[in-house]
Amino acid sequence: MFIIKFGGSVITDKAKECCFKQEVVDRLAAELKHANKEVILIHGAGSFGHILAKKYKLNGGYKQKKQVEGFALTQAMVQRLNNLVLASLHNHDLPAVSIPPHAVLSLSNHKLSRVDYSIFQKYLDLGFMPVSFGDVALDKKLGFSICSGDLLVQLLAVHFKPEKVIFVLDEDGLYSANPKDDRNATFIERVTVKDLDKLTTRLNAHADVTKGMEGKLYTIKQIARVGVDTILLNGNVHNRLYDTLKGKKVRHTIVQGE
Ligand code: IP8
Repeated sequence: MFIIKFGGSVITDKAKECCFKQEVVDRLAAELKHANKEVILIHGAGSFGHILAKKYKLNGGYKQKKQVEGFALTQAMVQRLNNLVLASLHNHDLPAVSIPPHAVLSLSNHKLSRVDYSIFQKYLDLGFMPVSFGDVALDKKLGFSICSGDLLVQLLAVHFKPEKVIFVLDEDGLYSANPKDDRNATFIERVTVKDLDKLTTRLNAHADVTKGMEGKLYTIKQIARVGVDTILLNGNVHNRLYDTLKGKKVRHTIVQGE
């Protein structure tokens, strides 16, 4: 089984509120269908979640009444994005079912407090493709906070130990520095957790409420520690996802499980 995350910057235009990249998602759905693998799919919130979450400071937890409106709005918007992703998967004959994080887990100071993994397993056993996403969720300590798609990937990967975890990004993989603002950034094909510790990445101009690449590197290290490889690839390039799922060698980064 593969755990795949479609990054929010691949499936939405992160600079424009609620801008869904239909063509990209349709192509990725076709690649998933063609590859014919057992998959749990997670997607980011992109501009359907991050703009509102930042505006209402949702990740800091409940501080004032106005945030309740923001929480409700954000939940509705990420669910709207989830519906768009599901519709594309269904159009490609993939049996996708939605598992909204706010309904199956709760957090405590941003960390997992409770999650029902059996829901994912039962859907997999019946031949469905479980689809979950970056969401807002209840938090025992903070009232509420944000459950990023990366946190979900980490939890599910540690629990299910998939064949591989794949992050579908808007870049080819990992670089020695942020390629968006450093011309000397060099591409990394294969890397160990030890090497990752030496990597310095800086947040870019559209820094997410969930910490962007910095948070992702933390997630990947936790996955590597349970012996699972993580692949980072470019979802904007045709067939990178398909070829990777089929075990073909394409340009991507592999972070080796320990
Ligand atoms: O896009 C963030 O999830 P991510 C979720 O996977 C919200 O980091 C609501 C901003």
